[in-house]
Amino acid sequence: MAKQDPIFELIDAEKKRQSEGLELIPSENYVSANVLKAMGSILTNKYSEGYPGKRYYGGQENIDPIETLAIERAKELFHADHANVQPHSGANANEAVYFSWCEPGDTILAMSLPAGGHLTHGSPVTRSAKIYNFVGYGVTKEGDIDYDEMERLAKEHHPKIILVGFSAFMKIPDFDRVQKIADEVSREAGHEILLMADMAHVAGLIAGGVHPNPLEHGFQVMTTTTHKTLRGPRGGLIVSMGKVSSPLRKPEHTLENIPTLIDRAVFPGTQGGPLEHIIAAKAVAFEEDLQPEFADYARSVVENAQVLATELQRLGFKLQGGGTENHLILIDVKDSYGIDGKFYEIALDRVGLTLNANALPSDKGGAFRPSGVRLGTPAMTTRDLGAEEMLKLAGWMKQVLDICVAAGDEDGLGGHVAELDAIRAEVRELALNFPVPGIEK
Ligand code: DSN
Repeated sequence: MAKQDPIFELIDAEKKRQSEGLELIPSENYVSANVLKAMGSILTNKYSEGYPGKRYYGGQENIDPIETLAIERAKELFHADHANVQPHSGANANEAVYFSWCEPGDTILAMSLPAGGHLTHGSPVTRSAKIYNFVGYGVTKEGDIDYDEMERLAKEHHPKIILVGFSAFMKIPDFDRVQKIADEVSREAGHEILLMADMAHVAGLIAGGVHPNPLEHGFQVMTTTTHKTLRGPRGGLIVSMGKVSSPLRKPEHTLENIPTLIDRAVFPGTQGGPLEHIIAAKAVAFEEDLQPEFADYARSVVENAQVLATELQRLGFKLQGGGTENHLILIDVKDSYGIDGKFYEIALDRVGLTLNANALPSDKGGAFRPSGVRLGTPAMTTRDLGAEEMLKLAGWMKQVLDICVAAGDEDGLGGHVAELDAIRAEVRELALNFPVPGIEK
């Protein structure tokens, strides 16, 4: 019966799309067959509200050790005192942290969305922005965090949380500098300031030891998604430093108690039943991330991004921040070639190269027709593409760009079908030589 459901045909079509194209979206990756196996397991049948040893339903003799393993592995991965593996997503993880530490109306200082921050860091369209007072800091001309502005705004607004995190930022944050700012402002303000890092994009680089761990630089809390550079199932994670106590009793509102305040904020504060099939898959991914090969992977992600960035620049593309120190590249296609990011995204999709149009700090183009595109190397590196393939990829990107300039707009691409098909065939041939984990050939 199930075979006749068109859903399964669509899943097969998606397998083909993933196998025959190259995934350049920097927030995507491919999970292992074991992660898929855990996600697709009968654990989805089980309710387990609460935490290991403190559940509101019976029958937890297998669920408790699964969640405990996920917690212990996450703590080991990030050298944390505590881990909450239940957030359904990065957005939920962030919301739970805000809820754990702030009262309505409190101020949270975070990177603004146009500068490279994330929607959940205070965009006015979010629920959090209606509850808390978000103040946004920006980036410098060189693409680094504007720490002077952060300091000035912290002194002016006395935030409860200073948040360092991003979804389009190519530098390594200076966590020590942020800690110094928080120490000084917290004395002036007369309250503790929670230092929170949303490392959704680079958590795998931190786990692999190629980027600094904010928890080792004075930050109390780090949130992340588990599906980007960590190569786990789609979901969220909060790791923190402090004293761990029973979530059944509300502890005093101190930074030291942040682990327990977070547990209470996740459940029952903002979520109901945990997704134990996803938590099992997180545990499987964390174990993979603890292996020495994962450190090699993390290093290769950054090396591939740097080769790709250098070659794109050689071909004439202007990159935000002048290059990259992580897995992300942001191209200013408008300034480089006069076309907008959405048009370029559509044309690249046509040849099997998937990325996303993205606003730039200076952008006036709006979210749907922004001036830039964002790409990255985590997924391609999982498929074992290396420097040679990065050079080929940059070449195809330039060819597609030239076609876009000649075509003028999306309708104009119709006059370039043969050229686009020829590039599509080359992309497909290369992609099929680098199988997607979990998809049989
Ligand atoms: N949507 C993710 C990204 O692509 O950066 C962040 O949550």
